[in-house]
Amino acid sequence: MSVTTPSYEARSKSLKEFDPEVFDLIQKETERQEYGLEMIPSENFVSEAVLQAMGSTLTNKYAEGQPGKRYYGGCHVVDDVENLASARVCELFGAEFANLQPHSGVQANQAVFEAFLKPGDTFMGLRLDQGGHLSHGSPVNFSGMHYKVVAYGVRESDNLIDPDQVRSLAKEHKPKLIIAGASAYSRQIDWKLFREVADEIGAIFMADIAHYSGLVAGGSYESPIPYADIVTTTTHKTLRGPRSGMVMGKEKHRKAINKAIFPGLQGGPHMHTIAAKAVMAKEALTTDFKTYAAAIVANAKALSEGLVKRGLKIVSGGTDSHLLLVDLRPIGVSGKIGEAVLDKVGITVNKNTVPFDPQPPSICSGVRLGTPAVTTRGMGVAEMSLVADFIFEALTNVENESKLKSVADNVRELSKKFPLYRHRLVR
Ligand code: DSN
Repeated sequence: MSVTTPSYEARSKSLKEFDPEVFDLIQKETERQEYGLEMIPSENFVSEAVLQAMGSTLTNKYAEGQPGKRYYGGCHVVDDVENLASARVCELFGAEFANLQPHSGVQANQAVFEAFLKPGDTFMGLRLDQGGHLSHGSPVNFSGMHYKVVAYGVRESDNLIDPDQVRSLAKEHKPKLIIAGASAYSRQIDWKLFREVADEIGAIFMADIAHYSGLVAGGSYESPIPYADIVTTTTHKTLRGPRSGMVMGKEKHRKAINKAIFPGLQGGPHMHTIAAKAVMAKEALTTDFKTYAAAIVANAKALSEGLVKRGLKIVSGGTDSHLLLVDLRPIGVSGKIGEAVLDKVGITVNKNTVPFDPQPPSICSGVRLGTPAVTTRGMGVAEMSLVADFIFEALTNVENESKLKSVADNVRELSKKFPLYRHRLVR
């Protein structure tokens, strides 16, 4: 006699049947994505195959440890999944090893700190308010709370990372770890410079390519793999995989990184997400993905040029990547207002400090724009000219409701021409 609570029938109901409230909220969010322009540079749209891997039965499996050396039985299938994912990622980036277990980019970075530093040790990273990342030394993040941060910045004259400052700070403070990488820096980072400086003082060099990894994989941004000891990344930005993180690097560091992630920081890896990372890597190994990466950069350059032509100011004068930072001070609009007014017309961006920003981070003087998501939809440089118009019109008419309404209509019309998850929008 079998126990029937919950019954097989109850457990087999679709989300729509079992929980229409959550189903409806997901539909609403899918509609928001479908009918707007997603221009936050750290966001993207995954494929149906990636979504299916994430929503799979692999979520049920505990697999603490490494493939072949787990602390649970029944891991032979997920071992194959993790080995496949790692092999594909190593092939994609030319890495000597990859650990795909970090749940996020910050946890990937934290693993590097755990592997190489002791609390109180000194490291260097790019200032958050000049394009860096929280986990590169912000005082409110573990990195700034538990370690001594020496922050380098960009030059006021051209807003580019100042190599002389990097070298002189490194020589003066002798950090154990030097981090290169950013979340709001649009230009090519000089990986070779950081390798040289790290060698001059015997430091570990970590490149955080969370923003650039899809471009690196597609050959549209120089790879730090030949230079860095360790490379970390998220997998959901330009790389267009599931929301997660990973660490790659030189073979000699494999053991220390693996140990830092498990048992150092995490318990069971998310095997469904690791399967989705395998799918992500398969997609990124195609020639289509190379075309995609090149198109992201071409679109960002076209958008930047379109905005400059209309009179807006771009930090550093342009971009070499997927993102651009618009300095709104010349048109007298704050980042906070800029974000809100663009949201109103269906263009999603985030307010962002510009280098040497006189405003606090809650207000900011700029907005950060990116092209990975609109490029996934199939938009090209012709559409970027329209988008530049929409952005300019909205930002220069923040109180003109009828103008904003007409921009919003145009945004919706353009989005409709580039279907995204239309097949998922069945009510
Ligand atoms: N929060 C991410 C971004 O938007 O750039 C970085 O982790």
